[in-house]
Amino acid sequence: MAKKKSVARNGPPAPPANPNSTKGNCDRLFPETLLSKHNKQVLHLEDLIPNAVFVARNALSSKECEDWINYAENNSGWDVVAHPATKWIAHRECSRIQKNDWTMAHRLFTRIQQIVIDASKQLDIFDKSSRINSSYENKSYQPVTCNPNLRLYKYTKGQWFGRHIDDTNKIEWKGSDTPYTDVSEAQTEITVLFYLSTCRGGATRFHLPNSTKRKGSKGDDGSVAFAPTQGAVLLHVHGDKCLEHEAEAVVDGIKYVLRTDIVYGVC
Ligand SMILES: O=C(O)CCC(=O)C(=O)O
Repeated sequence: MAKKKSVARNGPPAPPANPNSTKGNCDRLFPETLLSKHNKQVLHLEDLIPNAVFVARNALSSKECEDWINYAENNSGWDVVAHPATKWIAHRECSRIQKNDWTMAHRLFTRIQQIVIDASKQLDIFDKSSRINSSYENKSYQPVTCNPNLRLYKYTKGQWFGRHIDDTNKIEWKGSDTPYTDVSEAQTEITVLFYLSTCRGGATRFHLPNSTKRKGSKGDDGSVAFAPTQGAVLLHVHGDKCLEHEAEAVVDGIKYVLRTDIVYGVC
């Protein structure tokens, strides 16, 4: 029998979101000025791969993107992430800043809430019957916020992240720092990437399970890529339905990305 091909998961697991770890410790939070309260841009959802990968342009203004980059470069230390591929972990090379910030996470969610709802309607992926037991009558499993585990990635020339899939993560929902109190079974379902810069190379490329060439595909192997575009946001389903994807090597410039996830919960 043919050996099953192993698929790399998304690097070392992200630390569990701990709402209490950020309380009263402001330098562990992102400054609230990084996201304008006045940005009322209406976002339009585009299907990059129907039912799986979506993008919207101008989710962040160029000023907001530059502010995030300046903050990252001037105020916080980058951790270096560098490991070769193993059977279980994808090759990865980038710098990363990671903070748990419920307030910023929920503000980011509010910014993209409408397109999340639009995308979510297309995603016939959640077996609600297995998630929602009879004690949850009149409730539904729905997007509630973004993962407070916010990650900034910086890729310089030649840096890349190999093919992998992203897992779902359970989110501890205590109700003290969370945006709503009455949410159960909170877990991440969708990866969110905000592109803070435009660069050459560095595309996020998705590989379809079959290799039939697709209309509009940039790859000759049936893969579909999104080139980093300042201000754009990309959403892709993760967990069991996650498409294998990678971040291609940066050719020129610096790629900055703000990564979070959409958290679903029963409410
Ligand atoms: O940086 C990218 O373009 C992709 C990042 C990614 O694949 C991830 O965070 O899992």
